[in-house]
Amino acid sequence: MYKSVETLLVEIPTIRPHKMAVATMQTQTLVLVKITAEDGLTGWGEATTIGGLGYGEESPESVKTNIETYFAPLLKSLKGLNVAQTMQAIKRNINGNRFAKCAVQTALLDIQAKRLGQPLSEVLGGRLQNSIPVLWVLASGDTGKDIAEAQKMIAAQRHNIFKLKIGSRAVEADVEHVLAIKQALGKDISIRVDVNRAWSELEAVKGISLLQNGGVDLIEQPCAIDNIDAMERLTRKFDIAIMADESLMGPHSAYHLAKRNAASVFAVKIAQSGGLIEGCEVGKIAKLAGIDLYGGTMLEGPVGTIASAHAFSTFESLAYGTELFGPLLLTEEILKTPLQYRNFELAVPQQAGLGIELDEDKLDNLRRS
Ligand code: MUC
Ligand code: MG
Repeated sequence: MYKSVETLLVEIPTIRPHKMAVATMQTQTLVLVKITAEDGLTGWGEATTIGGLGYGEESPESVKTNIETYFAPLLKSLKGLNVAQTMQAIKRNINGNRFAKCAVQTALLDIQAKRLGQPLSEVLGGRLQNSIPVLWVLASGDTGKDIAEAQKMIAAQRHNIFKLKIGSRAVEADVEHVLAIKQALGKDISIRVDVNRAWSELEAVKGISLLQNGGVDLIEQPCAIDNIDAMERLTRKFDIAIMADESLMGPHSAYHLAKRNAASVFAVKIAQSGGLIEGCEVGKIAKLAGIDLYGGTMLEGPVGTIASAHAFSTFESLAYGTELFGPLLLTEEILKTPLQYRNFELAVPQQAGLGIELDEDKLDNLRRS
């Protein structure tokens, strides 16, 4: 049923260093998967991560090896199964590997949606929106540069909500940086911070109090991935939104976080969830638990970004918008027609499948040999 499965590592420099508590990125390694079915239809998926093994449990190299060694032979051996049955066979044979599973599932859904002549969003139950809001992440590491960058984005009508990466400096220095940006941009511009799990609970109590008083709207992943007790206490203690990102690893952890009241917002990521279908399941759990939603990114290129957009377009509510800006952080375009960002939103394509066309000559030039 599937005749070829190819995994490419594609290196693209970023437009500026992207500084986070977990890593500083100067380039991004896109992990792209291309699957061709027996009927000749091809589908694309993406399993990009951040900072090698600095962020998650899968590296670009491990995803490539595992897809080539385990996923590809299995996919080629399966006959007459639909996407759900194919993913069930994969889950029975392969543990973990959520990023790789997401990339493979995306490619299978791309093929199936193309076969049906429908946008991928329709295979997921149907879109409720044709475009979704996208914020920008300020992470140059310099307060003045961040302010200038934000002002440029607002003037160009590209982004009017900003997330700031903090956690690599002392709490007081980070708070000073954030509040200077908040003050420069004014009260109508929403500012959120992502601590990327860098704070102890006591540091979080200090930092969150100061940021809440300074008018910041949301605190993302303040404490360690496994420190659900701290996340629960912080969510109860503060009025400001506390968002789970790294702690949220798919439907099971969504269920447990919701049960514990360990977050007021979920950052849904298709790769962290283990697929688009599982990302939608996380969205359903949040909805049932009264938890607000935000569309997250692993700083993917256009394939993972638009796959995420198809999934998020089916959500009834995206109270905190999305951060699907990954392709805008890269210096090279790998699509024949770039994704459409305008009026602070990203358009969800109307064409069949993901609705994008990869520039394969460009990929050949950029891929790791
Ligand atoms: C993260 O932790 O949210 C998303 C945007 C960004 O700049 O970094 C990522 C990862
Ligand atoms: Mg985050």
